[in-house]
Amino acid sequence: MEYDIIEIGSRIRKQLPKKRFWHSVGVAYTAADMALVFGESAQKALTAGLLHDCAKYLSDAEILSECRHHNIPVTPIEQEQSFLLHAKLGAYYAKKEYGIEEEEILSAITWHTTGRPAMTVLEQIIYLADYIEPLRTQPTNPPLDEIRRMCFTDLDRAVYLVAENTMRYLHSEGTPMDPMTERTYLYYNNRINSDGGNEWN
Ligand code: DGI
Ligand code: FE
Ligand code: FE
Repeated sequence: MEYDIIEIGSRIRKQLPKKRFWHSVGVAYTAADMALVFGESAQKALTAGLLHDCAKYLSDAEILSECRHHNIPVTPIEQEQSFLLHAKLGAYYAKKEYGIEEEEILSAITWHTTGRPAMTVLEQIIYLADYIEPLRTQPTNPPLDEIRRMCFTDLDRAVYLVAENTMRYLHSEGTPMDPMTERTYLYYNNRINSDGGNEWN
């Protein structure tokens, strides 16, 4: 199904704070380019990218109460770190408010913050584009430009590097980690470092 990208973009522009809107545009076009490289739909990538943070204009308390109100399941870590729920609530709004029907797009929005093991190509693309879009400037190891190049050559390795950097950042800040963040890291660590015969197989 084709969506009216211009219409979605115009609505998102009204809904989100200025910086968040331009971040979303950056994610959308970065994701569309990655989609072209890896044989995914650029339209789906644009749609998911524009909408991935569509719930991010709400406060943590509002996000939590919206999730409760709409019967979106909340895990203990999400209860504590409610901003994490902007991903699941965003997928809900994408469906209910923006009329997005494709589960592929909705799940890419759902998992954009923590990732998950064995992501689809579109899920990987949105997870990565969110981290590398041109307005991002966070320090990383290896440097962000190296991770950016990796995003256009090896999706699994790029996910591993982003998950590792996210875990390192959360550790350094003493921020509680969502178990899914660690599972993503372990899965992609095993995937890129396994040569077929270790304890994971
Ligand atoms: O919404 P964005 O800022 O564009 O990006 P995002 O949805 O990936 O959220 C990024 C923030 O999420 C960043 O500050 C790191 C944080 N984050 C990622 N995984 C976890 C996490 N925070 C906690 N508490 N636990 C996690 O597992
Ligand atoms: Fe986000
Ligand atoms: Fe984002």
